[in-house]
Amino acid sequence: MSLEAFGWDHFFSQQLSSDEQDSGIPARVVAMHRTSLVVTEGADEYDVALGGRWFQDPSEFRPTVGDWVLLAEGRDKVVRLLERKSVFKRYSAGPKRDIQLLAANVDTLFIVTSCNDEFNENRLVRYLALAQEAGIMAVVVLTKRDLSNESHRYVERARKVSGSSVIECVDARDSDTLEGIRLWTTKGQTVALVGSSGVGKSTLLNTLADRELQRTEAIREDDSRGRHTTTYRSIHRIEQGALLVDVPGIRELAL
Ligand SMILES: Nc1nc2c(ncn2[C@@H]2O[C@H](COP(=O)(O)OP(=O)(O)OP(=O)(O)O)[C@@H](O)[C@H]2O)c(=O)[nH]1
Ligand SMILES: [Mg+2]
Repeated sequence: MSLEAFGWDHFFSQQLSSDEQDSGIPARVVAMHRTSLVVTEGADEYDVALGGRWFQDPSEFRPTVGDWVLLAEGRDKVVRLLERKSVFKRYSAGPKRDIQLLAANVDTLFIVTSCNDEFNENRLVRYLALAQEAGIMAVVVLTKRDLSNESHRYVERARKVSGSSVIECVDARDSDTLEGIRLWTTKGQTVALVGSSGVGKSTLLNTLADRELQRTEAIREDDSRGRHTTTYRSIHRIEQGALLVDVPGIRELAL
């Protein structure tokens, strides 16, 4: 598999000097640990330590999931972070409003929400605003249509606050309902899945991939809340060719 299969294109290659083209090794960050990155050049994934200097700058200048980095020849060091096409970030709630980067170089954001009590116009509006601020195309994905007799009402409610964004209403477990979704998951496209815990982000990823890449877990029966099953961000390549970023459900989303 090539770098292109992981989203590498002219935007990134033109950033390399001729020296870097000769000796640098471009790789994409597919997951992160506290002080190291999990990267791929298109085939295997491997770990690269992030040296102390990366922690001296604000977190926005540190590689995050989806970033392209340039590694030293020995693949033991991150030489530099390549300029991003886009970055999806959130501001933490509370007075300090720290910025947390959720995914870089995202082409399309799937804002996942479900046809049950989890659905909330204000939350949807906040996600749409973050997508717009980041310049990322947003698609609203309403899951669990099979569990509601009134899924069209959720679509109407979503439509009222979503402007011209595309809205898809699906059963995330059923591949046949994902035709509209697949228009966005073509080769080399990076799609980030965001939304509350339990809405079906990992389920959607597994169905699109046609295999169980991520663990899923039933939501709590008493209040429909998810169990924060996915605990870290990771990128997965699906057969159709897209790179999907599974972003764990966020407890609070502030603007
Ligand atoms: N009936 C039905 N169940 C669904 C649908 N989508 C997801 N589920 C179920 O909802 C539960 C939660 O799904 P997950 O995919 O684990 O949710 P998640 O968004 O990844 O949650 P976190 O990892 O906690 O952020 C699982 O039991 C899924 O089988 C759907 O469209 N219809
Ligand atoms: Mg999950």
